[in-house]
Amino acid sequence: MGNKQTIFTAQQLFYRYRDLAPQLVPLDYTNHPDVKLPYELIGSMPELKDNPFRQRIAEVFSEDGEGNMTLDDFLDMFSVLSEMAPRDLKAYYAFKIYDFNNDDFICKSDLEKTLNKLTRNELTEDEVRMVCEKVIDEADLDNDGRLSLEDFHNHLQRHMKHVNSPAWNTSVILL
Ligand SMILES: [Ca+2]
Ligand SMILES: [Ca+2]
Repeated sequence: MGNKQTIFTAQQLFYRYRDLAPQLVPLDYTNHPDVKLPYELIGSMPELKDNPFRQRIAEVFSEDGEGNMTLDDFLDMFSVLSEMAPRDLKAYYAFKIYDFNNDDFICKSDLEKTLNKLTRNELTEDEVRMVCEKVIDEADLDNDGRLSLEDFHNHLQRHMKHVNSPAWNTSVILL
Protein backbone atom coordinates (compact mmCIF):
# COMPACT_ATOMS: atom_id res chain seq x y z
CA MET A 1 0.00 0.00 0.00
CA GLY A 2 1.30 3.43 0.90
CA ASN A 3 2.62 5.79 -1.73
CA LYS A 4 0.41 6.24 -4.75
CA GLN A 5 -3.10 5.22 -3.95
CA THR A 6 -5.97 6.15 -6.18
CA ILE A 7 -8.85 7.78 -4.40
CA PHE A 8 -12.20 6.26 -5.22
CA THR A 9 -15.68 7.60 -4.67
CA ALA A 10 -18.18 5.43 -2.80
CA GLN A 11 -19.94 4.78 -6.06
CA GLN A 12 -16.78 3.66 -7.81
CA LEU A 13 -16.04 1.43 -4.86
CA PHE A 14 -19.49 -0.08 -5.05
CA TYR A 15 -18.87 -1.03 -8.67
CA ARG A 16 -15.49 -2.43 -7.83
CA TYR A 17 -17.08 -4.51 -5.08
CA ARG A 18 -19.81 -5.66 -7.41
CA ASP A 19 -17.37 -6.49 -10.23
CA LEU A 20 -15.68 -9.01 -7.94
CA ALA A 21 -18.84 -11.13 -8.05
CA PRO A 22 -21.67 -9.65 -10.13
CA GLN A 23 -23.72 -12.80 -9.59
CA LEU A 24 -23.69 -12.27 -5.81
CA VAL A 25 -24.00 -8.50 -5.50
CA PRO A 26 -27.30 -6.91 -6.54
CA LEU A 27 -27.32 -3.49 -8.15
CA ASP A 28 -30.09 -2.36 -5.82
CA TYR A 29 -28.95 -1.89 -2.23
CA THR A 30 -32.01 -0.06 -0.94
CA ASN A 31 -33.12 -3.06 1.14
CA HIS A 32 -29.65 -3.68 2.56
CA PRO A 33 -29.18 -7.14 1.11
CA ASP A 34 -27.22 -9.52 3.31
CA VAL A 35 -24.25 -10.00 1.00
CA LYS A 36 -20.69 -10.91 1.88
CA LEU A 37 -17.88 -11.55 -0.55
CA PRO A 38 -15.39 -14.26 0.39
CA TYR A 39 -11.87 -13.31 1.38
CA GLU A 40 -10.43 -15.05 -1.68
CA LEU A 41 -12.02 -12.42 -3.91
CA ILE A 42 -11.08 -9.47 -1.68
CA GLY A 43 -7.48 -10.60 -1.23
CA SER A 44 -6.97 -10.93 -4.97
CA MET A 45 -7.63 -7.23 -5.64
CA PRO A 46 -4.65 -5.32 -7.08
CA GLU A 47 -4.46 -3.10 -3.96
CA LEU A 48 -4.05 -6.12 -1.72
CA LYS A 49 -2.67 -9.04 -3.63
CA ASP A 50 0.99 -8.16 -3.05
CA ASN A 51 0.54 -6.97 0.50
CA PRO A 52 1.90 -9.55 2.93
CA PHE A 53 -0.77 -8.42 5.41
CA ARG A 54 -3.70 -8.78 3.03
CA GLN A 55 -5.37 -11.48 5.05
CA ARG A 56 -4.98 -9.59 8.34
CA ILE A 57 -6.24 -6.40 6.72
CA ALA A 58 -9.34 -8.19 5.47
CA GLU A 59 -9.87 -9.87 8.85
CA VAL A 60 -9.61 -6.59 10.74
CA PHE A 61 -12.05 -4.79 8.49
CA SER A 62 -14.55 -7.61 8.18
CA GLU A 63 -17.42 -7.81 10.59
CA ASP A 64 -17.12 -11.59 10.76
CA GLY A 65 -13.39 -11.32 11.58
CA GLU A 66 -12.60 -13.87 8.88
CA GLY A 67 -12.01 -11.55 5.97
CA ASN A 68 -15.38 -12.01 4.27
CA MET A 69 -16.67 -8.56 3.50
CA THR A 70 -19.97 -6.79 3.31
CA LEU A 71 -20.14 -3.66 1.20
CA ASP A 72 -19.83 -1.56 4.38
CA ASP A 73 -16.71 -3.45 5.46
CA PHE A 74 -15.29 -2.91 2.00
CA LEU A 75 -15.99 0.85 2.04
CA ASP A 76 -14.44 1.16 5.52
CA MET A 77 -11.32 -0.65 4.40
CA PHE A 78 -10.81 1.56 1.37
CA SER A 79 -11.39 4.74 3.36
CA VAL A 80 -8.58 3.76 5.74
CA LEU A 81 -6.31 2.60 2.93
CA SER A 82 -6.86 5.87 1.08
CA GLU A 83 -4.03 8.37 1.14
CA MET A 84 -6.59 10.86 2.43
CA ALA A 85 -7.11 8.95 5.67
CA PRO A 86 -5.70 10.71 8.76
CA ARG A 87 -2.46 9.20 9.95
CA ASP A 88 -3.88 8.54 13.41
CA LEU A 89 -6.59 6.42 11.90
CA LYS A 90 -4.05 4.48 9.88
CA ALA A 91 -1.97 4.00 13.00
CA TYR A 92 -5.00 2.70 14.88
CA TYR A 93 -5.71 0.13 12.19
CA ALA A 94 -2.05 -0.79 11.81
CA PHE A 95 -2.11 -1.61 15.52
CA LYS A 96 -5.14 -3.83 15.06
CA ILE A 97 -3.55 -5.54 12.09
CA TYR A 98 -0.35 -6.27 14.01
CA ASP A 99 -2.36 -7.54 16.99
CA PHE A 100 -2.75 -10.98 15.48
CA ASN A 101 -4.51 -12.58 18.46
CA ASN A 102 -6.89 -9.63 18.93
CA ASP A 103 -6.18 -9.07 22.62
CA ASP A 104 -5.61 -5.31 22.23
CA PHE A 105 -1.89 -5.58 22.85
CA ILE A 106 1.02 -6.20 20.56
CA CYS A 107 3.03 -8.80 22.42
CA LYS A 108 6.26 -10.40 21.38
CA SER A 109 4.67 -13.13 19.30
CA ASP A 110 2.50 -10.58 17.47
CA LEU A 111 5.59 -8.57 16.75
CA GLU A 112 7.49 -11.61 15.50
CA LYS A 113 4.70 -12.43 13.10
CA THR A 114 4.56 -8.80 11.98
CA LEU A 115 8.27 -8.67 11.36
CA ASN A 116 8.35 -11.95 9.49
CA LYS A 117 5.66 -10.66 7.19
CA LEU A 118 7.24 -7.24 6.74
CA THR A 119 10.55 -8.80 5.80
CA ARG A 120 8.92 -11.67 3.89
CA ASN A 121 10.72 -14.19 6.09
CA GLU A 122 14.16 -12.97 5.13
CA LEU A 123 15.44 -12.68 8.68
CA THR A 124 16.70 -15.56 10.77
CA GLU A 125 14.87 -16.48 13.97
CA ASP A 126 17.62 -14.87 16.03
CA GLU A 127 17.46 -11.64 14.04
CA VAL A 128 13.70 -11.51 14.43
CA ARG A 129 13.99 -12.08 18.17
CA MET A 130 16.61 -9.34 18.48
CA VAL A 131 14.62 -6.77 16.55
CA CYS A 132 11.45 -7.57 18.50
CA GLU A 133 13.24 -7.21 21.80
CA LYS A 134 14.66 -3.90 20.68
CA VAL A 135 11.29 -2.56 19.56
CA ILE A 136 9.59 -3.61 22.78
CA ASP A 137 12.48 -2.24 24.77
CA GLU A 138 12.14 1.13 23.04
CA ALA A 139 8.40 1.38 22.82
CA ASP A 140 7.11 -0.27 25.98
CA LEU A 141 6.83 2.78 28.20
CA ASP A 142 4.88 1.18 31.04
CA ASN A 143 7.19 -1.85 31.15
CA ASP A 144 4.63 -4.58 31.00
CA GLY A 145 6.50 -6.33 28.20
CA ARG A 146 3.93 -5.65 25.51
CA LEU A 147 2.72 -2.68 23.50
CA SER A 148 -0.58 -1.05 24.22
CA LEU A 149 -2.14 1.22 21.62
CA GLU A 150 -0.68 4.10 23.61
CA ASP A 151 2.84 2.65 23.59
CA PHE A 152 2.50 2.06 19.87
CA HIS A 153 1.23 5.54 19.25
CA ASN A 154 4.00 7.20 21.23
CA HIS A 155 6.54 5.10 19.42
CA LEU A 156 5.21 6.26 16.06
CA GLN A 157 5.19 9.88 17.21
CA ARG A 158 8.84 9.66 18.09
CA HIS A 159 9.58 8.36 14.62
CA MET A 160 7.53 10.99 12.84
CA LYS A 161 10.61 12.82 11.70
CA HIS A 162 11.22 9.95 9.31
CA VAL A 163 7.68 10.08 8.16
CA ASN A 164 8.45 10.78 4.53
CA SER A 165 11.09 8.18 4.15
CA PRO A 166 10.09 5.22 2.00
CA ALA A 167 11.12 2.89 4.82
CA TRP A 168 8.63 4.50 7.14
CA ASN A 169 5.87 4.21 4.59
CA THR A 170 6.46 0.59 3.82
CA SER A 171 7.37 -0.71 7.22
CA VAL A 172 6.10 1.22 10.20
CA ILE A 173 2.72 1.78 8.66
CA LEU A 174 1.89 -0.47 5.82
CA LEU A 175 -1.51 0.95 5.04
CA1 LIG B 1 -1.99 -9.37 20.77
CA1 LIG C 1 3.39 -1.67 27.52
